[in-house]
Amino acid sequence: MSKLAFITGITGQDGSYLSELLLQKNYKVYGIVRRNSTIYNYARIEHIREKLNLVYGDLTDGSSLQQTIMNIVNSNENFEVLEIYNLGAQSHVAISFETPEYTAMTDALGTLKILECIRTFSKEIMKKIKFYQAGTSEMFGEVLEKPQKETTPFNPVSPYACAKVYAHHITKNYRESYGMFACNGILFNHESPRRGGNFVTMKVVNAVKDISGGELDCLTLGNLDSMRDWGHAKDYVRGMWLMLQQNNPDDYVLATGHTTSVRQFVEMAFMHENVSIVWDGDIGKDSITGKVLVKTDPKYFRPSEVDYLLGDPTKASEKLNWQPEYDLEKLIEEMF
Ligand code: NAP
Ligand code: F7E
Repeated sequence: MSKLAFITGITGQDGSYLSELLLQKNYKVYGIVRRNSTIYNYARIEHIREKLNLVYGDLTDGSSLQQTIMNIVNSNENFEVLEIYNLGAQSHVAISFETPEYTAMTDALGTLKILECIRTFSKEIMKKIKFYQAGTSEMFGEVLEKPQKETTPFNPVSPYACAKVYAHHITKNYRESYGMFACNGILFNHESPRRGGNFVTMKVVNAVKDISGGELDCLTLGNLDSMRDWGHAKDYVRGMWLMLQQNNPDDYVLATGHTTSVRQFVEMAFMHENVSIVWDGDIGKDSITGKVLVKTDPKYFRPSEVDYLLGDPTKASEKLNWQPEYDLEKLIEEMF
């Protein structure tokens, strides 16, 4: 009997690592891809594209989701399990301030549309479907507790986080109302060499490489003092899969339990190239030559900021036996 997986956001950082993991475990993997005017968005899954079953679809298009999920169920008689991983999202916090409606349609209502698709199946089929919702530490926002764990109240401060809070609650509501096997991950920042170039870690790594290679003079950033709990995406997709292998559905924080400022991340990245940074306020200089290598620009600051994130992954450690294998130094090494 076959194990099936359907992934929204399969072309993204997490979708690509999760696909690799599930293929290794002999799942038949389906995913939706968006029609795009360039072929760039296949880059992260190019190496496994032939092994995946890809169809066009979009989280804002309920009929495409309905048709895709229905086709997966109908074309795999007697399947053992269908795991649906909802990783698709407008995932950039700063961009969510510029596209708040689109972010809500994709990240909040897109989740509801999938849950509604699952609900249309008979009880017998529904019992074989498991759902994972890609929740985020951004939901803690202006944090009400340190460190943050599953019971910490949400206090979102961006359109992205507000949409994800809706997705979290509607997932829990469908679990409780209809007995669905539906889990919320509450994942802290996770990065990798496949991280999008407009997230801060990848932006810093790329800039440090370009400065070392003489192609860039200076790295320009926004808030240097926010603190993030950064892990590696490979560890986090393993955690998602583990959540769906439990006897009962539940919600879990995945985090490293360590927090680092953007400023410290910048220092570590330059140190990788043997450059030591000294700070004069928010200006970062090469400690030997005095050359300005880091500065800030108001355009990279957000209308409201999440200042401090530090996750407590005790529940995932105890119940899922999940531990991250990467620390920040190993992550940065791999990103370079
Ligand atoms: P990512 O690299 O930005 O990937 C996002 C994926 O969503 C892409 O495949 C993208 O497709 C797809 N997508 C965007 N809009 C869509 C739409 N309207 N319909 C269908 N698909 C759409 O994100 P990630 O870092 O892999 O994160 C995966 C999920 O985890 C996201 O939901 C994110 O919000 C959440 N999350 C991420 C982190 C983190 O630190 N990485 C932490 C917590 C939660 P295209 O390739 O076509 O753009
Ligand atoms: O920002 C600061 C910025 O965009 C991290 C997403 O995956 O993780 C991610 O959201 C910090 C923020 O990630 C720049 O203000 C400074 O304080 O890399 P980021 P994020 O906003 O934490 C969560 C868990 C998700 O769920 C999201 O999907 O870095 N920062 N200067 C900057 N950030 C960016 N992007 N660019 C800068 O120039």
